[in-house]
Formats: sequence, structure tokens, C-alpha cells
Amino acid sequence: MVLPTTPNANIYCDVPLFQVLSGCAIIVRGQPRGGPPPERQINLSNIRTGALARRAPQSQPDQKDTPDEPYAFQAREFLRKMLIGKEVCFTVEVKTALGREYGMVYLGRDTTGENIAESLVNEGLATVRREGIRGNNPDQARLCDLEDQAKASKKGMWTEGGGTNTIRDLKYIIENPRNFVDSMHQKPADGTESPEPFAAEAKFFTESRLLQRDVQIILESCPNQVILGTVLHPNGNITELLLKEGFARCVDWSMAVYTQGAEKLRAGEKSAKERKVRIWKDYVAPTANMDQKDRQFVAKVMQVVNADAVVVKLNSGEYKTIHLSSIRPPRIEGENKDKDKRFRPIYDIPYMFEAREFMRKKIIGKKVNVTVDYIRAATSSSETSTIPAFAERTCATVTIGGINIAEALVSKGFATVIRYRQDDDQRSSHYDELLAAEARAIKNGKGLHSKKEVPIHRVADISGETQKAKQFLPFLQRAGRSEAVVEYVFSGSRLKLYMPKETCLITFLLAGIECPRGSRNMPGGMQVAEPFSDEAMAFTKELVLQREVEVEVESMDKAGNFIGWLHIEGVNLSVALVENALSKVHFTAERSSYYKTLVSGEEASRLRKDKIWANYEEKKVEEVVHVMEEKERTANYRAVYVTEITDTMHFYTQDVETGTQLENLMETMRAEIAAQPPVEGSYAARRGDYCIANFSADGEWYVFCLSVTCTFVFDYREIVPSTRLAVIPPAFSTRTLAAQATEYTFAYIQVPQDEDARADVVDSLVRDIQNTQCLLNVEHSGVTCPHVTLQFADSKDDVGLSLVKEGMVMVDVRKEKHLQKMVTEYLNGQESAKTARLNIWRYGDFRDDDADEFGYKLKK
Ligand SMILES: *[C@@H]1O[C@H](CO)[C@@H](O)[C@H](O)[C@H]1NC(C)=O
Ligand SMILES: *[C@@H]1O[C@H](CO)[C@@H](O)[C@H](O)[C@H]1NC(C)=O
Ligand SMILES: *[C@@H]1O[C@H](CO)[C@@H](O)[C@H](O)[C@H]1NC(C)=O
Ligand SMILES: *[C@@H]1O[C@H](CO)[C@@H](O)[C@H](O)[C@H]1NC(C)=O
Ligand SMILES: CC(=O)N[C@H]1CO[C@H](CO)[C@@H](O)[C@@H]1O
Repeated sequence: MVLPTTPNANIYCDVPLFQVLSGCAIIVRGQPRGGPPPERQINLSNIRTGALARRAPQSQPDQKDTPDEPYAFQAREFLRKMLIGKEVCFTVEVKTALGREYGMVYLGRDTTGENIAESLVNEGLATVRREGIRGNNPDQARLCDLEDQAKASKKGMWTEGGGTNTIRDLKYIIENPRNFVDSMHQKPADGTESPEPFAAEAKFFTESRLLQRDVQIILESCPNQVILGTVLHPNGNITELLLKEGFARCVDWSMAVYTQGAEKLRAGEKSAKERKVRIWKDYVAPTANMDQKDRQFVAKVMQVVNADAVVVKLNSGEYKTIHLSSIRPPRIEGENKDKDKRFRPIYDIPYMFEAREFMRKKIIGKKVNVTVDYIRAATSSSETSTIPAFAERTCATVTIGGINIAEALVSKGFATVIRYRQDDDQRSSHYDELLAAEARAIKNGKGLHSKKEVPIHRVADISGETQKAKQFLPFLQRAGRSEAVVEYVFSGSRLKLYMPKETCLITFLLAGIECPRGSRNMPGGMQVAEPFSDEAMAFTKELVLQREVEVEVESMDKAGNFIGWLHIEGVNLSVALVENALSKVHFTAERSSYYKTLVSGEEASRLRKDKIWANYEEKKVEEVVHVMEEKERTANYRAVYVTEITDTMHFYTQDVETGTQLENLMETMRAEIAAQPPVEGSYAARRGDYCIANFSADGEWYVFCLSVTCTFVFDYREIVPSTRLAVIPPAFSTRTLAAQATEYTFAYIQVPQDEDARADVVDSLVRDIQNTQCLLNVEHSGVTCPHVTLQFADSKDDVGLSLVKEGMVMVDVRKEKHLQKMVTEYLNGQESAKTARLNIWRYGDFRDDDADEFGYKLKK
């Protein structure tokens, strides 16, 4: 089958016919050698057949379509049927200057075969070019004889009537394509399409390996009367080879029925794509522009979104939404969902909840492998379009422990597989597994493919429904710890919970803490976020979003939100927020059994000056507190014993009324201790905790509070080695004792920062009021303790004011309205001290440097 390349011989044999152009022209082809095979057009010499119809070029509207000449089409068909798929032999008699070649063509391997020109003339399908005939040429003479015979027997074009009936009625434009398709019963179009690139090479590739060989055939399927099978040859299988060489692409529908290993076929195609061979020469992989580390990575699942996407946390700490490649979650067609405000896709779309739960239980909080398959470009919605706009989507295959989550979803019938155009590469790298999983799910009637009624979730949403919440509250309170799934995190301390047992949704606020508020849209405009509100929210999300938790509901607020404690794997979220310096302890926590843990967590954060405590200074917080003071100053003096005065001008008092009760309590406790002597050193000291110690002065046991200042409960104080401490007898709860000795400091006066100046004041206070009964009134709260005024029990003179009048201290000017009367009184006292040039005023009014000398800060 070789075309001679040297034209010395003008006979060419064994040539495969490629195409019949017309009744008198054919094309033959050689073998492909690293490119398209060489072609030669041969026109038959000595004869003429009619010209085929031609459509006028559309660029030249003045030209008209030319119809078939009579018998032109019949001549072409005669040749086509005789020659196609066969080998021919031809001679070249004339080669023109323009490269046209004229000759004789014989059917078969040599010139003994049927002479094509003669057959045409014989059938009356061609006329002889008598003008060029030379009498001595026997071939030409034979042609003339044959033409005469055809004429005589009225064959072909020699039939009476001129053969107008052989002219095709060609239409180049179909006026009603719909009717046309219907009338043709949707028959496949006949092979008038131009061949795709590499078609001939592919055919040759297959022919040269398989034609007339013994092969084995595996029949796979017969869609639409077509038998689909695999051809196996000892040297390999042609399907795989064609794919590997870039001669073919995988076809999804038939891949699904292929039993010999679809993955090998995909791998063959993939290899061809990677090498960019033949049909893939311009191929660009969907993820070609991505770094390897962005294409494949391990990440932690933070959230399952609907049923086809997850939010993962990358190593960098960033969050990223990943869509599962090539699957479509359950959905509802139609408009109801948009109209109905109560429509909640996750519960209302059949199988959406099951799908989400399946995924959530498998992967939430876990590390997964992500392989990005493609990036779906953003779609913009035009004004006329009803299709919503989508942002760009990263679509990936997500696996855990080798299980492809998308495949698992599909096989449960919780998702379906997206169908693509054949050449659409934007799809899962495990697409065939998805298709196979879907086929199984359909066969087994799973989920969406089930004939059973769809499961309905009647979930009552009682968040914000005060009435319903009120009815539900006692039920939850009695339940103790209840199971819940965190559906949504609004802020660090505000969550939406799904209660699976009760099948309801509630809004839940964390008890015991004050969490920084996020920005809020208020009637008066946007309220700015408090510092660390975002951090607190991220903390809560990371710990609990979509996790199974336990909640203890304690109460409810006016808006129908439940308040309580939330536990996850032994962690109390309120405590965790406080320990991480993302929340403060709220005073209402005092009643709870978590109070101590909360307080010590808070103290640790404050000492670290961590996050919300970063700028923590006593004064600043105090000012915040002032704003929250009530309107009226309350003067409600009660009798106390001042038991101790500290170096920082704080003091401790004991209520006169409860003093006797306390003595009784101590008596009982000492009796108990005597009966069961505690082990000294049995107590591990913790700040803020209570314990007992054998007091060296009298050898009796006393209760101590190990507070920040390491002070005591009763009116004794001693530095005790921790080996002498013992655990408090269990019967005497610290709560009973806690209130007994209370720390205060003076309102309206500044504590001198200079140690000597301060020591003078403390000395005079010790002299005047220690171990004395006084009257005490709380003026305002403070950071470590309340700020109070003290009056001498007998004269009812104000102790602090006396110090001011003596010129011992400066006034602390409070800004609160309701305290102004007191402040004025104190300032008047200060004026008189100044006038009399007492103590700190002995040089007259302060200048800044004088203030420093005395350790005062001047307040402007
Ligand atoms: C050769 O054949 C082609 C195709 O039918 C035709 O268009 C052309 O006119 C022929 N040439 C001659 C000189 O007959
Ligand atoms: C092709 O056939 C060979 C055996 O002839 C077999 O080993 C191979 O797995 C087949 N490949 C595919 C993709 O079916
Ligand atoms: C991720 O894939 C690697 C290798 O493919 C495997 O060793 C590892 O166990 C996988 N990790 C997870 C979480 O599935
Ligand atoms: C206190 O300790 C002393 C010795 O350190 C001991 O003699 C005394 O009995 C102890 N008191 C009580 C009440 O245990
Ligand atoms: C009772 C309980 O669950 N307490 C936990 C509260 O949270 C802290 C940590 O954040 C845990 O240490 C406690 O065990």
C-alpha cells in the first residue's frame, strides 16, 4: 500500500481509495508519517460526467446556486458504491502544469481490474471526450464503442427525456427545522459533517492494528440498538491505546457500563492530556495555574454548608469554602421556596437535612484531604435572568480516611451527579466512581431515588417566640443536661441550637459571662463592635459550631432566649471564654457552681493582661463602672467594726450584727475540728480560696481567705507557712463564711502614691478607727472593692472628710451627678485646708511639681 514517491513509473497499484469527488474524480491517500497522509486527486481521462450541484458562496449574493447536471449525482454514487473502502490501481497519463493528474483507474490491485471509465460509459453515466481521441489508441477506441452501445440501448443519460428527474431537489436552508426534525423522525444526520481533526489518523491507527486480525470481543451493553463492546487483542486493548495516544476521549455514558476497568481508560486519557498529544495539543488542565500546595492539602472542617460544601481551616489559619466536585445537593425546583418566608432549606428540602447530618457526623472538626479539581468561575446574573449570581467556587474531592465524601453522599442517595458536556473538563477527578455510586443508589432505591415517602422534619423554631419559650422553659430546666447541636453562632455567647430530642430550635445565651458585643444596627445608627468581639465569635465557632453539645438551661430573658451553660467534651464554654480572656465574669454568675472557676480564670487572664485585659488599669475600668451607677445617692449607714487597715488605705470590716452569729459558727467549727483534727499541710493553697490554719497566737484554728492581698476572714492576720494550712471541714461551706469580713476603700479621696505620705494617713487612720465601731455607707462600686464613706459612731463625723479637712489627702472628684453633693462638701473641706495651709497645702496651691513631691496626681 505504498504510493511510489518517484514518478518514473506511471502505474500506481494497491492504493486505498479515500474519497470519490464526482463521477470522474477520486482521491487516494498514502500512509500517515508524522503528519497527515499525502493525498492525490486523479481525474479520469477521456470521459466527462455531469457537474454536481454547487451552492453559491454566501459572500457573493449576486451568484446563484447551480443545480446538478443530469446524471451527475448518479455517476458519483455509482463510483462511490463501487470504490469506497477498496483498493485501486491507477495510471497517470497527463500531468498539467498546475499539478492536475489525469489517468485510468482500475478496481483492485493491478490494471487487470475493472476499468472505471469504461463502466461509467457503459452505464450511460459518462460521455466520451471524442475531441481528444487519437484513432490508434485501443483504450480510447473501446470507450467510443461502449458509448455507442449505451446510446443504442438508451442507458442512463441516453434515456429519453434528458434525465431531468435525476437532478436532486436540493435545499440549503430549512425553513421549519422543527417540522423537519419531526418529519425525519430524528434520524441521525447523514455523514456530511467534516471529519474532526485526527479522525483519519485514528482510523488508520485502529485499522493497522486490528483489521482482519483475530480478536476477542466483550459485549457490554446495547443502548438504542447499538452494540457496545470491548475489543481485546493479545497485544493490548485498542480502547486504552487510542486514549493513551490522544486519538480518543472518554464518553461518560459508555464508561458507566464498561466492565474492564474504567479507571484505566481515564488514566489513559489523563496521560494523553498531560503529554498534550494529538487531540489534546491545546489542552490546559483546570488547575494548571495553581500551586501544588493549593491544589492538594489537608485541612480541618469547621462547618458543613448545606449538603455540598464545607468551610475548612487551612494551615495558615485562613478559612476557605470548598464545594464538593460534580455533585448536586437535594433541591426543590419551583418558586415556593422564594415566596415562603418560613422556608428553611435544611429542614424543608427533602433529604437535605439527612445529607447535612451525614456529612456533619463524618467530618465536622476532623482533618480531611482536599484535592482541588476545578474552579468554577463566578456567574453574574443579568437583569433579565432568573438565575442567581454565584461567586467563584473552588470545587474539590474531599476525602477522609480514603473515603470520598461526595461518593458516600451519592451512594446514600443524598446527592446526585452533575452531567457534563463531553469535552467539559471541569469535573471531579473521580467522576466515574460518582456515576457508579449513583447507579447503585438508583438500583437500591436509596434516599432521593427511594419510592417511599420523603422523611419530613417538623422542627419548631421557638427562638424569639416568647410565649412558646415560656412554656418550654420548665421542661428544659427539669431536663438537666440536654443534648443539642449548635446550628449557628451569632456571637461569642449567642447561639442557635437544634434540640434533637425535642426537635426544636432555640436561641441560647451563655450564662455567667459578659462577652464583647459585635457591631449592631440600632435605631440610632450602627453601634460599633467592642474589641475582641470577632475573636470571641471565632473562638466559639471553632469550638462548638455544628458540634454535639450538652446544655443546662437555667433561665430565659424577656425576648424568649434561653440562658444557661454549654458543655462540650468536658469544657464549659463560659469558663473557656473567660480563661481565654475573651469574656468577663458577669455578676449573676455568683449563684452558680461555676463561679469559682470563672473568677480564677478571669483573674489569670487579667494578670496576663491578655486580650480584653490588655489595657486594663484599675482607674479606667472604674470610670466605666461610674457610668452605670444608679441615679440617687443612697445614704444607708450601717454599723461595722473596722478590723484592719492596709498599707494601701483599704480596710476590712465585720458587720456588727453578724459578728455574734460568726462567733457561734466558729465555736461549732472548732468543736468539729477538735473531734476530727485536720491534717496540717493537707491543703494546696489557691488564691481566692478559703482554708483554715492553726493560729500561733492562741493555738486555735481560724479560717483564712487566700485572696490577692492574702488577707483573712476574721480580725487576725498572719503570714502562715502553707504547711500549716488545712482543708476547711466540709460542713462549713465557704459561702457561709465568705461574707463575713469585707474589704472596702474610701470614696472621694485620692490615695497618696508616695509611700511616706500614705504611711502618715494610714497611721492616723489606725489610731482613729481600727478596732472601732463605725458607720459605713457604700458610695459606689470599684474594681477590687466598693468605695465607701465611714462615719465615727459617736460624732457621726465623716472620716474621709476629716482627712481632707486636715490637709492629709486630696479629693477624688467623681463625675456622677448623684454624688455631686458629697463631692462639693469634700471640695469645700479641701478649700479650708488650703486656706489654712495644712499639711500637703503648706506651700499654698499645688503646682505640678509639688504634686509630684507629695505623690499626688493633679486632676484637671
Ligand atoms: C476534475 O474533477 C473535479 C471534481 O469532480 C472537477 O471539479 C474538475 O472540473 C475536473 N477537471 C476537469 C479538467 O475535468
Ligand atoms: C485491556 O486489555 C488487557 C488484556 O488484553 C487488560 O489487561 C487490560 O486491563 C485492559 N484494559 C482496560 C482498560 O480494560
Ligand atoms: C490524606 O492522604 C494521604 C495520602 O494520600 C494519606 O496518607 C492520609 O492519611 C490522608 N489523610 C486523611 C485525613 O484522610
Ligand atoms: C496548734 O498547734 C500547736 C503546736 O504548733 C498545738 O500545740 C495545738 O494543739 C494546735 N491547736 C489545735 C487546736 O490543734
Ligand atoms: C463541670 C464542667 O464541665 N466544668 C468544666 C468547665 O470548663 C472548664 C474548662 O474550660 C473545665 O476545666 C471544667 O472541667
